[in-house]
Amino acid sequence: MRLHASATSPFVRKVDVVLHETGLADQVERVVAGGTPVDPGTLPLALNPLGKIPVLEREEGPALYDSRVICRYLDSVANAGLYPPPPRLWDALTLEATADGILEAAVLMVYEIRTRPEEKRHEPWIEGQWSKIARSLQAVEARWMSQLCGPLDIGQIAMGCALAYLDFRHAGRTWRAAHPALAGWEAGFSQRPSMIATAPFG
Ligand SMILES: N[C@@H](CCC(=O)N[C@@H](CS)C(=O)NCC(=O)O)C(=O)O
Repeated sequence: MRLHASATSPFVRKVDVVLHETGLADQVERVVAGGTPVDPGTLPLALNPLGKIPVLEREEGPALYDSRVICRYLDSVANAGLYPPPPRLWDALTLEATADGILEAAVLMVYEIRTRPEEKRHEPWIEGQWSKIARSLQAVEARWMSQLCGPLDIGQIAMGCALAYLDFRHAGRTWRAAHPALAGWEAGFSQRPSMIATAPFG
């Protein structure tokens, strides 16, 4: 398998954590890719028309894209059980969707600052993205702690990657102060070997 990936993409990190947790890491070759909506750079446009990474090439079919699809595929290859049976499945997938939404907003904030000339930046739009993140963190702290503390699943992996990305790109927002339970959970989750092995750099 070939994974089109960058070292700093939090969506790639979800896939990397799943690769470690499922024992499949050795079976994947990496192809370095990167770009933005205004400069697709080395993003694999021929494999993913959306021009986003991660993308996974595999022998038995067309390339897979979107971290959610790739993670589920890898789990099924390894039969790893990161997707519990219903009804818990719906909680795991909703938690993953919440974490991915946090990441989408956090990545858009980075793009707004990096790719738009300073005089054209729209602060209310940036703060609107942060509001989505703040509301989601609040909801997770209020409603999802028991799911986070259960057996390892894809929702936990996605949330671990989302919180780590907030530290990586938005450290000034100090999310821990208002979310002590989530902060406590993240302190433990970040010590998993799969999280340590996939820490972003760059
Ligand atoms: N929903 C997608 C999001 C992937 C994504 O946004 N990746 C970013 C890197 S962190 C990207 O490739 N951005 C390039 C672009 O938007 O043009 C997933 O889960 O894989």
